[in-house]
Amino acid sequence: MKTNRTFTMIKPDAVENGHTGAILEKINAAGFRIVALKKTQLTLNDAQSFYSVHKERPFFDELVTFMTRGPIVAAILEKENAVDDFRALIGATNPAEAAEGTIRKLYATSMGENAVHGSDSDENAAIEGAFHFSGREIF
Ligand code: 3AN
Repeated sequence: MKTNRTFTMIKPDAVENGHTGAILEKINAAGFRIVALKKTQLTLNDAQSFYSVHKERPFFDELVTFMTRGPIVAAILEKENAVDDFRALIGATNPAEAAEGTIRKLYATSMGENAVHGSDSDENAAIEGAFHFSGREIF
């Protein structure tokens, strides 16, 4: 089902490096409406369940250690074609391959520490949004 919503996290590297405001500004400038927003820190259990699709991958432990080491900023974003347009705005997983002007090109440091998450489908956006936000936190 098409929802025109996606889910994002500004990851611990970008929060630590003081890029939260600049990234939210780019999200606004690209025409996304922020329908939910919070700063929080994932527990080990949160990160393991959020990334459970990757649990057999060699980088899984590195990924959950990174994602729990400091606060993140989670948001649900709304725009026509939100999932694909947001993935275009953030750029490739590996910042070395990310297009000029994308959030990962500007703010990510490596494949693992790549500044932002963006859902890969409408279905996952709904699951990931519900993981972080209750109905009373979505506007
Ligand atoms: P994306 O975030 O672009 O959708 P996924 O879903 O393939 O990428 O990977 C999820 C997260 O796992 C990435 N954002 C990144 O932090 C981490 N990751 C992916 N591939 C690697 C890798 N080869 N080495 C370390 N971390 C990785």
